[in-house]
Amino acid sequence: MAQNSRKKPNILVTGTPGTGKTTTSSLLADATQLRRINVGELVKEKNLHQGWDDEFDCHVIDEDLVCDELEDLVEEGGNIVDYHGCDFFPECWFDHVVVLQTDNSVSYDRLSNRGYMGSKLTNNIECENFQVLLEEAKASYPEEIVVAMQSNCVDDISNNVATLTDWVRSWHSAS
Ligand code: DAT
Repeated sequence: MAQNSRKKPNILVTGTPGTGKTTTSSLLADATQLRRINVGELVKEKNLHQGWDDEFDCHVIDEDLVCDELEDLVEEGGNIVDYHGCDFFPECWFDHVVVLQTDNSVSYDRLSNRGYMGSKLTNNIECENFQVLLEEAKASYPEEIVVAMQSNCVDDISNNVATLTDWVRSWHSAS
């Protein structure tokens, strides 16, 4: 699917759990009227997984089923896709890839408040520490469409949403 077949852009919002993907995507969807797709929720609702991973305490998503489920919506354009992984979507799906980042002291509190503990907590903190999602995004998409945004405080959320809203308004299909 060529980018220029879309009338509205597709944005991927990615980052380690707790970096603010859901909060940012919801506010951005309100501001732009784009459709928000939370992949984690979709996986649960439609059973797009291969069971439960006890070690990582999460569903093992079926990437092919997720891509099949999203294909038609993505083709229409106008989507904000929110997921803590980004290397399995087709590269041509997105016009902008946003990687949210949070300082470790902040993400530790956010994830423990969410009930993460043990290896799930430390794995995610390490993932953020080593900028795994930023590296994954850079390896998976053209460099010029990947942007990292800090998401440490409430002001960061409003600034990020405002910047992304401006980006959406100035986006023009290449067709
Ligand atoms: P994610 O979807 O990346 O897992 P979330 O949007 O559910 O993250 O946010 C996790 C929690 O942290 C939630 O209670 C809202 C809060 N939060 C997220 N981003 C924040 C920010 N930049 N400043 C303050 N709180 C934030």
